[in-house]
Amino acid sequence: MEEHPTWPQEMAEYYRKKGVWRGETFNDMLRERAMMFAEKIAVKCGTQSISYRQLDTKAKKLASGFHTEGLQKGDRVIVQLPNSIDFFIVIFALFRIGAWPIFALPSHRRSELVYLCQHAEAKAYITANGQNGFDYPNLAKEVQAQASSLQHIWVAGIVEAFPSLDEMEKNAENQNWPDIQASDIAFLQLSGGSTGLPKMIPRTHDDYLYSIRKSNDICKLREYSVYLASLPIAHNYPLSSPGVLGTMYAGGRVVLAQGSSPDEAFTLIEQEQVTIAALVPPLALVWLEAAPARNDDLASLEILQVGGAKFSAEAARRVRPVLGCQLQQVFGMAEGLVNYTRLDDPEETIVHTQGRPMSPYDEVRVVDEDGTIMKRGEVGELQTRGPYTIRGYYRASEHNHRTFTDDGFYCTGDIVRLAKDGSIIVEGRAKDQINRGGEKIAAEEIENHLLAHPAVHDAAVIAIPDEFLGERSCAVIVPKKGALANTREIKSFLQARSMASYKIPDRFEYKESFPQTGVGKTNKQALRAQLANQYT
Ligand code: OOB
Repeated sequence: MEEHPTWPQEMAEYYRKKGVWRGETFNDMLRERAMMFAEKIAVKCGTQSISYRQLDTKAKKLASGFHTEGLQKGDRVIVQLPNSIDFFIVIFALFRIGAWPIFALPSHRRSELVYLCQHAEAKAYITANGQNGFDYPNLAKEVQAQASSLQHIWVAGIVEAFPSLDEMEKNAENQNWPDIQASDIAFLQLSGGSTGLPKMIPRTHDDYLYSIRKSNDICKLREYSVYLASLPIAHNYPLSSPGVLGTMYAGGRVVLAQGSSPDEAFTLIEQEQVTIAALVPPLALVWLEAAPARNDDLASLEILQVGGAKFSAEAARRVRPVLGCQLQQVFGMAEGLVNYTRLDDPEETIVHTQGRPMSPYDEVRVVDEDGTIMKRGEVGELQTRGPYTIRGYYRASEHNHRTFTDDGFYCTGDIVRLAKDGSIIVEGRAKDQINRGGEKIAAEEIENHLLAHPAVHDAAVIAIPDEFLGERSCAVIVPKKGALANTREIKSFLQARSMASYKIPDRFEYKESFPQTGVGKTNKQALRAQLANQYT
């Protein structure tokens, strides 16, 4: 089985010749940073911190332990850790031996994790000790029972049931590390998804490090930069746009927060002299709301990034007057392409657009439903390819045929328009997904869960507009004849199937039948219109 399509050889050679791909790996990155920045703090988390040199040493020791336990190059390892120093030690240890982290989110639960383990045949699962209010070791036991490929479960911290990462550390002297090439896969990132469960995105050292270097140029990350990570760092946006990895690449300092409440974030900005922070739109609204009533000194904050979902122009305009920093809009995707407004763009561009591609090697085109390329300014679907956009998902050949064109463009499912200067304005979405304040929900995934309920004949999950989150999810259900469908009961049925809680529909509606398209499929557009009429 072809595990995943990759760039054609001539494109790979071209990117190398142009110096876009430099042959640099994450192992090179950490080794060099440990030499250059040595005792400088790389990551701070609460009262704990770790220097570049300590991180390099710890990661190597843990890598030795993994190696001794039989983890090998190319093995898949689910990593589900909160924002913590352990996250970095673990991923750099896995990079060292060439095993591939799969970046699960802390909010993922049994259904997502079992699927990831099974589909990727993961050999190990690394999780948290449950001190953050959720019992991760217990979740690990549930996953273990259903995932036969899992040979190891390791926990960051001490618990009875599983060995801890600390116990795994071994002397790393004279280790025979496997040979890791920059063209190798470094990890599997997860897609927001529009069909079924999340797809896995194979990112190479070459392509990801390129995206990090370009992001750093655009965001002007330097040794003195201090990045506040309030979003879960396993996600592509806080991980690499420029995120925590960009900050480390620049030799800056990462400050980890456990959440994004103004209480925690504003205090950290003042204490740690944070220079750049990244948010999704609903959290930016909370910050804008909270700041005027507080006395924190936010003067160190130079850039506030907002992305992951559309940020309204009205809110965007308030960022500088209220928070006193430059707004940067970020429109990206775990599949690759990231667009930024530039720090010196005119105010109107920063407020009204979602930025433009970060690389001159990014190719973007806007097409109509037949795939015909449209004129600049016309609205259509965004397609893209380039040096850090994947050519196909991992183990998803059927889906790849639908999502990638024959000439290698990724069909983003985003409906956009290009401004005169090439900036992208996101107008909507063609993919069957709900963007709940930056958290993506694949409608089909939730519909499949609902269809498993004995009283449900048919189900459609759609987005409904929401002032705060942008969108919320609504499950529309056609009950089986004579069956009694009860919202409370269906909700607890979904909860019992154990999935990330943001995926549980915010609203439930019941209908006798669905409007249909010409070929007899559920017409979600008509369904959305019906519901909108019902509530206005
Ligand atoms: C980021 O990545 P994903 O993979 O969770 O989601 C990608 C999708 C995009 O295709 C688009 O539908 C939506 O999220 N999106 C935006 C947006 N940023 C992302 N829609 C409107 N405006 C924006 N600014 O969300 C992501 C990855 C890297 C950097 C930033 C965001």
